[in-house]
Amino acid sequence: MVTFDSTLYFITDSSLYEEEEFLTRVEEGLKGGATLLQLREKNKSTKDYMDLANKVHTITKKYQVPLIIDDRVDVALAVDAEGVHVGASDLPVAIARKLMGPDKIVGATTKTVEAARAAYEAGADYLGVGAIFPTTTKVKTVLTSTDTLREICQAVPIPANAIGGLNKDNLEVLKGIPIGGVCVVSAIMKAENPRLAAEELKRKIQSL
Ligand code: TZP
Ligand code: MG
Repeated sequence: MVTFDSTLYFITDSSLYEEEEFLTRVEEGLKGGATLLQLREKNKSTKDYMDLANKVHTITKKYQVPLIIDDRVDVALAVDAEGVHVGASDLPVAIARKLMGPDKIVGATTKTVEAARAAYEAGADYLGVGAIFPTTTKVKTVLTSTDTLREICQAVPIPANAIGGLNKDNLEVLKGIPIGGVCVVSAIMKAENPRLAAEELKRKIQSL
């Protein structure tokens, strides 16, 4: 497996900006210290997803940050990304692992302890758990309590990251929970200054 650090996991939303502005914001987030980057596309054609993934991969390589592709093993393989992230309606973790091979990162979304254990046993390297707070990002999700998050963190030996509505002003709810890190979209993507936003988030996460 590629070694990775899930402390500050920056997930993108390209629907908010023109491509140039989007790519600049991705790079600024990395300059600010994002440790993992997920390209998350819901409406692009396969070709457009792949083309954008190649552009983003050029940037992530510069900062030696692993690139994770959301939902799509084919796109991840096509651009030789470092990993893929799957949810309940995507390819099952075991199949994603088989297709990606042992050397790539496979992440999974889980909302219960049972699902977390199953994902770990099927070969997941990390978990995303949430939504902890209501989110303004377009996603089909339900809220997950911090108690469940804590139980999941304690139930599996892989990093479990909190996700959903998290920002510099509410990270405190995660204090004392043995999370692998925090995933954010809006808190960096929509920030006035994505670099400073990432720096501040990272400092706060590290002090939890
Ligand atoms: N899964 C659960 S919440 C979420 C995803 C992809 C979106 C998180 O976005 P934000 O803007 O950080 O709330
Ligand atoms: Mg998905």
